Amino acid sequence: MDFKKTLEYKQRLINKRLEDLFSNIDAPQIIIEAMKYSLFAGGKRIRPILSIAVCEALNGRTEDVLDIACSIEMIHTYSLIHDDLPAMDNDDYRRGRLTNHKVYGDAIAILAGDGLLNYAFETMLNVMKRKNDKRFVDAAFEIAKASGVTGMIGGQVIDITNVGNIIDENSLISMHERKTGKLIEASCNVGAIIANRYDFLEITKEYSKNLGIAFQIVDDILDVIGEEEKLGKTVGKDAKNNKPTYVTLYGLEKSQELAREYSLKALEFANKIDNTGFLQDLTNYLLNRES
Ligand code: GRG
Repeated sequence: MDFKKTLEYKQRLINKRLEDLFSNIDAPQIIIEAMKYSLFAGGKRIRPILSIAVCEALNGRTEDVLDIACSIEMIHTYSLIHDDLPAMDNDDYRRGRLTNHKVYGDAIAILAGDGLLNYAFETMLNVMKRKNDKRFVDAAFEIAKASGVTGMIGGQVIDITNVGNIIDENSLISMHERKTGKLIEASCNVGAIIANRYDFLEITKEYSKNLGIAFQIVDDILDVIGEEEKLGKTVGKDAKNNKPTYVTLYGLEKSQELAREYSLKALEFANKIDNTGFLQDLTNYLLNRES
């Protein structure tokens, strides 16, 4: 199967499992509707795809990693809903449609984010109860750390407390490593954990660290030269909000060069994984993406 078809197949697999997980929840209708509004708004599903791709490359079973992968997508979606709130980035569009709070109001949007975060852990705990296997505890721990104050939330704090500041390269990298990088790292690491290939964790860590930086640089570049229709969100928000980015620090050309360099470094590590074809194609796809 060619790369595009495999990517779409994996996206469908994730969407189908997410549909199932959200099909029969006994909760007020409005909160489920708000959670599903953002969850099924057309995200690329990169993080769960990474978990599945690493797991499969290391001969793990897709069905073992699927619920963990879906939980990561729930956490990612919660972070986007909260990031878009007026108290944070104050965005009107995300994933090609109005942001959650624009449709449901701030209170329900906050609760929809909280609901997704809780449901992610409920889903992972459910797998742990069913499987009674240390791998699933290790995977959930990895995700909890990556999305908490030492990871994504910490990065968001550095971000919002530095609006308007000129920060140096190290601070910029530290912010992005936490805000975007840690969840991408965890997505890859859980693939190795669920495949029971702990011996590959050093490699998945190095692969995903470099991939995460490249991913963020491309995100910064797209905020300057991307097309709103393809991106599904407002372009130019970083500059408007005085956000320090790779482009403000290095300019466009150097940022493009850096994105290529980090992707190449990621590929060096991807090459050390057994059946690495899809991961390599995915790394290149993320570098050259338009959304
Ligand atoms: C609110 C705790 C909290 C954290 C927010 C992730 C995040 C932290 C903020 C999002 C802001 C942002 C645009 C960061 C850049 C990298 C990023 C996460 C891009 C969006 O991810 P994609 O491209 O989006 O995977 P889709 O919609 O395809 O899932």
